[in-house]
Amino acid sequence: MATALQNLSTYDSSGFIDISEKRFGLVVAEWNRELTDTLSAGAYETLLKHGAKPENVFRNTVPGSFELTLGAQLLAQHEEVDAVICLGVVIKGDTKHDDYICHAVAQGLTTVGLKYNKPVIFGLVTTNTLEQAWDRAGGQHGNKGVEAAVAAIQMLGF
Ligand code: RBF
Repeated sequence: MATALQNLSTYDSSGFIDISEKRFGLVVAEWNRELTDTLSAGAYETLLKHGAKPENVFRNTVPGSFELTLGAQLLAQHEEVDAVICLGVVIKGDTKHDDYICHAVAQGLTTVGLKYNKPVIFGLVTTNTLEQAWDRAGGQHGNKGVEAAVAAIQMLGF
């Protein structure tokens, strides 16, 4: 499985740039709140661990993952925001809602990143079951919030 092979929750930070003056926007979906809170905590702690100042991390919530795109745009448009990290959990149900949401978010976040020339990180956990989601929110497949923060730091050094 790809996530088992590529798990950035264990990563090499030796090449990270100094992020002490960088400003980060965190956009967190409220659907599956317990899970997204865990992702958010992982991202926040990772940014601080690598030198970001707490006052330079702006956390905002949106109702659900579908709204991550607009939340990202509202933050990315500010000149002082260097990177935006978007976090959500979409669990497959009986209908195709997950497909529509995930495709819209992937497309939307790509567009925002390209429009503002900033890292806009896709921290959307998309799973078939709740158990698989917990596996990726601090469980056996790491914490995808940590990995999203790492991706943001890496892209700032690009
Ligand atoms: N938002 C999520 O972040 N995760 C979900 O698993 C999720 N499932 C949804 C299922 C249905 C049937 C609907 C209508 C919405 C769901 N949403 C979910 C909320 C969605 O991202 C968005 O907030 C709402 O559709 C309002 O635009």
